[in-house]
Amino acid sequence: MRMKERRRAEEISCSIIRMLRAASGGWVSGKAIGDALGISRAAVWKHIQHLRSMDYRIEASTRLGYRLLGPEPVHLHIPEHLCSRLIMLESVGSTNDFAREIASESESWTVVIAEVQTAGRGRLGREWISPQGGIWMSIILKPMAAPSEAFRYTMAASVAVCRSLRDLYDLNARIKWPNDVLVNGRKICGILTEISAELDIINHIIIGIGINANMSASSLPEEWNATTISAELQREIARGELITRVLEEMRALLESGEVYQEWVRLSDTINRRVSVQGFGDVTGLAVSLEPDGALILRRDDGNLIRILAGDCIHLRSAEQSTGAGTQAEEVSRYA
Ligand code: BT5
Repeated sequence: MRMKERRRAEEISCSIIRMLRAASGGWVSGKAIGDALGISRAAVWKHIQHLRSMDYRIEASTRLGYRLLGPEPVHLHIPEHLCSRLIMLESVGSTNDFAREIASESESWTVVIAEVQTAGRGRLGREWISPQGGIWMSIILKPMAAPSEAFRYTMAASVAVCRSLRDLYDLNARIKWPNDVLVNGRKICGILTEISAELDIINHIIIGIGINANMSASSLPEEWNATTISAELQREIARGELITRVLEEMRALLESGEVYQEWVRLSDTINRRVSVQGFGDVTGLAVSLEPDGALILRRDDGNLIRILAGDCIHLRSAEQSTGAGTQAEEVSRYA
C-alpha cells in the first residue's frame, strides 16, 4: 500500500475506533459507520479485521453491527518467553505499588501492566497522569547485583524505549538525563525505579515505565511539554507490539553489556546548556555521563561538578552551545 493510502486507511480505522468508543460498549451498525466515513460496509468489515489484528476486541453481529469489548487487551501479542509472569489489571493505583506488594514471592521478570492508574507516581512522589490508552507497566527484576549497579537497569529501560520508538515508528527519540525519553524535545516516557536492597545485594528492583501511547496530547497540561505517540504519528499504535519490543530490547541490552554506551549515544543532554535542580540549583554545560549515571557539568566558573540525581532542564540546544562535550561526537550519530 502506498504511503498516502496507508495513512487514509489508518485514519479510517481510528475514526471507527472513536465511533465504537463513543458508543460506550453499545452496538454501532456497519451502515452507520460506512455512511459516516463514506465507505462501503465491506470496507468497514475490512477495517474491523485490521483493528482486531491490532489487539482491539470487537464483536460483530450481522444484525446489530459492531461493538468494542472492554479496554483494548494489550497483552495479546506479548510472547510468553519475555516475562516469567504477566499480570494485567484494568485499573490500579500504581503498578509500582502493586509490584512492590508481590515482589518478594515473584520471580524475576514478572511484569505488571494496567490499563489505567488512578495514583500513578513520578519521582519524589510527583503525580504521573495515566489514562486509558497509555502503557503503564512495572517490571520486577531480581539480579545478583550490588545496589550501586541499580542504575544500569534504569538505563536499560530508557534505552530500550528509545530504540523501540525509533525502530517501530521512526520517531526521533532521545534520552534526557537521567531517564526521560523525549520525542522532538517533548516528554513521551518517564521511568521510576525503586529498589529494595541489603547493604551489598539487591533484593529486587521495580522498574516502572510510563509511555504516553494512544492518548490525546490534550490529556496532559500544555506547560508539561509532553507528547504522545498517537499525537506524533497521527494514528494509534498496537501497544502489545511496543511492549514486546521494549521487553526484548531490555533483555538483549542487559545481556550485551552495552547499556552504558547506548545510553550515552542516545543522550539528548550531553553538550547542552542545562540547569539541574536537586541539592541546590546548578547551571552549566553538560559535558559527559558516567557509568554510574552521574552527569558531569562544567559550571560557568569553569569548575567541573558531578551530579548523581536531580531534575534537568535543557536550556539551549547542542548547536547553540560552544565547546563540544567529550561524548558529543558519538551522540551526533543518532541526530
Ligand atoms: C517520571 O517522574 O518521569 C517517572 C514516571 C513513571 C511512571 C510509571 S507508569 C508505571 C509505573 N507506575 C507508577 O506509578 N509510575 C511508573 P518525574 O521525572 O518525576 O516526572 C513527573 C512529572 O512529569 C510530573 O511532575 C509532571 O510534570 C509530568 N508528567 C506527569 N504525567 C505525565 C505524563 N503522562 N506524560 C508526561 N509528563 C507527565
